[in-house]
Amino acid sequence: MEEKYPYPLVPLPYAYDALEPHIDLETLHFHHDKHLKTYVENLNKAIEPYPDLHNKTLLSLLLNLDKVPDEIKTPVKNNGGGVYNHQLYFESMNPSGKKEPGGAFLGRVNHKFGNVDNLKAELKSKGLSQFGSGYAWLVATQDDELMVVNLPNQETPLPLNLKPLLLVDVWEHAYYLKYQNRRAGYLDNWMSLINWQVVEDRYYSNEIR
Ligand code: MN3
Repeated sequence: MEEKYPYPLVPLPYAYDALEPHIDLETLHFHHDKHLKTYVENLNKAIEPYPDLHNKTLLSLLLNLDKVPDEIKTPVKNNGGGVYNHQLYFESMNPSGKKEPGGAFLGRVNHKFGNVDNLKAELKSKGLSQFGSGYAWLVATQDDELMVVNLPNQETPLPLNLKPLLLVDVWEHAYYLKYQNRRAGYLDNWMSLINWQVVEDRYYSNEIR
């Protein structure tokens, strides 16, 4: 997230129907073109009167929320988090990406969870138990241990010193048009859309992205 003010609406890295049938075109259209766009616009609105913040990347804003002026801390946390989380969510899915974890990273998964299915079950469980809106996350601790957590609303793991690797959006807008109240069905299908190459690249990157 190296973009700076004014933060752009980053296009989807694939076509709107690319995730069919698991995520339908209409959901993706609303999710990207309406929901994410609103977060981008509200983030820019909050930052606009603060020229000192115009040279900051979104990542540095979110990593240093304590240095953001009090009067815009909440809008930056909510909308900046909304932009960061959605970009990562859209980037992490790709039906033609790497289907399963491999190599040394698979070893890390097996070490922590026993096998990939257990990791997916843990992501599903954390997604289901997130009350209301939020995300289930796969993150790495500072000791490079894998961990699954859930966080409400548009919070990110960044202030917790956890490296974001993967997240699944369980806000109703992510699935309601197709799945209505069936969050579990959405989560089951979503697992087959993960591009594990993105997850592995983030894990092995020296930098938090
Ligand atoms: Mn969303």
